[in-house]
Amino acid sequence: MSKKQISKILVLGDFHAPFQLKNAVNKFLLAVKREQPDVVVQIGDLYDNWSTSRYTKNPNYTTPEAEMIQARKDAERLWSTIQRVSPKTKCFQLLGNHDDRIKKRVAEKLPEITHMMDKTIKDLYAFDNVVSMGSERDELEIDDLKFIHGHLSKLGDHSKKAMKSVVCGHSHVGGVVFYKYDDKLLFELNVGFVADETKLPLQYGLSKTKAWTLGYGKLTKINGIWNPQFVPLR
Ligand SMILES: [Mn+2]
Repeated sequence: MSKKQISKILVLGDFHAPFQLKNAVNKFLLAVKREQPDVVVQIGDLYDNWSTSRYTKNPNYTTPEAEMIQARKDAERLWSTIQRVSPKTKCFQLLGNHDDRIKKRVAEKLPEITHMMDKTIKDLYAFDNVVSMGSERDELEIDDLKFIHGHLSKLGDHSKKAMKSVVCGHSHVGGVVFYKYDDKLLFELNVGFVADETKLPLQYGLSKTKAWTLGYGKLTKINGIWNPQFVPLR
């Protein structure tokens, strides 16, 4: 990141377009307008890619083409709105496990052309004035904070593994945990999610979804110290 002091970051959690929850997303956009953050990060699972999941699906729910066209439209609108309401904000797009689905399915069914998917995937996640990570493995670091989609479900585990403060999503369960490592106070902030649980692709079974929390992440640097916050939405 550039030399300019960064003191406010808003983080949008798992979006799962085109199955995002519009009401929650609108509240996040109002927060961007009000807060004028230095940085906005979308933490991955931008698209649900339900049609390319390996789970059993109702083939009549949507078509793969309709899902992708709508998802791309919703994501374009998300980023263009963020830039319109807060023009100085730097924008970053991470990728999550759902974003990897397309390539995984191709790799399973026709591995010979997996490399040909790279450009398609890149295009799907490219937006004007947004820095987009190349793959699920890519990490974003801003001012000693590590931003990842995440793959672990226990809050704090990514941070303990990285030995750094981490901002993540993935589990759809927002929260913050602090702990001490080597005399440093580290934290993990999970930013929750903003998808619509009533939509078929988000129905993972009540044992999982009952713990999910709508919200977003807010990081404010006060006296040189990052203050992580999970902001609940409903
Ligand atoms: Mn997700």
